[in-house]
Amino acid sequence: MSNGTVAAADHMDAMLGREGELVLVNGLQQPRIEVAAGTTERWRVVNTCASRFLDLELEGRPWQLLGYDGQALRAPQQRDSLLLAPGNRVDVLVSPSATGSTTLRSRGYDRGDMGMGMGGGMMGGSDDTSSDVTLAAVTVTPGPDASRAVPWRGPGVSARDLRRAQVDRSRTLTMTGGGMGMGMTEFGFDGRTFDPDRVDQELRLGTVEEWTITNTTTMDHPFHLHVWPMQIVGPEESAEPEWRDVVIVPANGQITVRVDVRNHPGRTVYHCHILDHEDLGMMGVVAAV
Ligand SMILES: [Cu+2]
Repeated sequence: MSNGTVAAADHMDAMLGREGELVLVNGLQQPRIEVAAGTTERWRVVNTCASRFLDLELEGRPWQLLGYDGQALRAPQQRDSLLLAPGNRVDVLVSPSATGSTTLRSRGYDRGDMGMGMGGGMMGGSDDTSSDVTLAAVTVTPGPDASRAVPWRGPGVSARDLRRAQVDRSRTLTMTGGGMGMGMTEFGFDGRTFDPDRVDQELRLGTVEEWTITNTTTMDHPFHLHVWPMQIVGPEESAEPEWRDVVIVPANGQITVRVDVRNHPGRTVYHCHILDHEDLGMMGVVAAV
């Protein structure tokens, strides 16, 4: 607001998840990034937006993905775009071969609405709740400038592959709430909002858990588990193991992950990484014993 404070969210804003009007890169609005042709740079991109999904594109130039959320792929994978929910991060190689200019942008993404068409269509003239936005201007200067080259040294450290592991316990977590008017309920898990004094999931250290996270709402929710990485095993098993700290659970959809529960006894939490949803109570307590 004009006096420098953050405007308070009304309940509808919070249910949708506030995205704000500006997207900054390293604190700047649409900065210019210079890369020398013929060199390779390693970029780490973190989506620290409160609610906005980013579908990153370096127009006309593919990404070389090293991995999501700090877990290395066996070899870089070429991708035209990279979807990051709030809290997701990627490591990528950028190695332009020709000079010129391009744009780092996020393509529009529809993360759903309150079930009555009340999303971005009403506010921005688009059906995308997370709108198309230009993030930075990228200029490829003549090279090579060998001092900026970062060689790819091969696979890094990855978590244990659980695709063939014995599952000690399976459980289902259901993301609930939302809706309009009289039927509107608070976001939560299994019909309950967050209570720091309640343990929602008790885990045993040294076991492998399989969690099916079901979303009964009309919006996508990025599910974040603290402490242990989640390996995606469903609905489709990928050819290569993939881990996430934040998994996107699509509206009216589900996703299955496996968790290697080890090393960290005590209490921690899982929550929706749309911060307004977390504040509304979409969070639960894990105790590992
Ligand atoms: Cu959410």
